[in-house]
Amino acid sequence: MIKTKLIDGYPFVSYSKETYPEAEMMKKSHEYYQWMDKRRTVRDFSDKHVPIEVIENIILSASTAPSGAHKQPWIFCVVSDPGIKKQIKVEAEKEEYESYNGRMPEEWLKDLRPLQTDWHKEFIDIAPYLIIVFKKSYELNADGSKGNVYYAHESCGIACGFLLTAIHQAGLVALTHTPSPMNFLNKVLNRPENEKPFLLMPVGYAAEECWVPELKRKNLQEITAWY
Ligand code: IYR
Repeated sequence: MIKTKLIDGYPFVSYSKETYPEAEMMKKSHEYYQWMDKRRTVRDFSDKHVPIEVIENIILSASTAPSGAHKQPWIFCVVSDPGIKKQIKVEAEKEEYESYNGRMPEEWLKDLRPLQTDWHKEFIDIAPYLIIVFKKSYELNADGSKGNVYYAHESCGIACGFLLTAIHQAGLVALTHTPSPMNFLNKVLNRPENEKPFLLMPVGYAAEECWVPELKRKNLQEITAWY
């Protein structure tokens, strides 16, 4: 039963969390890791239809992320309109062409070679949905007044992590795409000045023939320091 009380005049609710015996906890955490380890960034998308309700649920899951002072400084723009997707593809490829042909230093290009990326971004057209996450740098109220947000970058990063996990859980795939610079997205989607493009994510089914680089993730020793 959820109880409520006021603390210093502010409403609080009691919170209890289901716990597990240690053996079960070990099993669950291991199984979760193994399942998460199957998630891959994908560039070969199918154009197969995905129900809009799935996209809504994925976004709702992302929106459960913690945020600075609970300001929830994010907006998830969902694009399925072929004309808008096309416009985004054209603009993204324009920027990416410049990046791959002069803006990115040789070392960066060399680091990307194992991923075999280039300036072509077909997936923007093919994936049934683009979810474009905008980060609010400040709140813009209806009356034109401004409000603060806190740790917006961290908050949006966590929300995008939750988004990726929810996409994986639904049996779908995504690509964390950051065409650089991304400010053309404000214009194309007519977003207000307080919103900055954070991440562009094509979402959908993996193509029947889908290839991903054979990557090795760092092991526990490499990513941890214990004190
Ligand atoms: N934004 C470019 C380049 C790119 C950069 C990194 I760092 C990647 O991990 C992958 C690609 C692109 O999307 O191709």
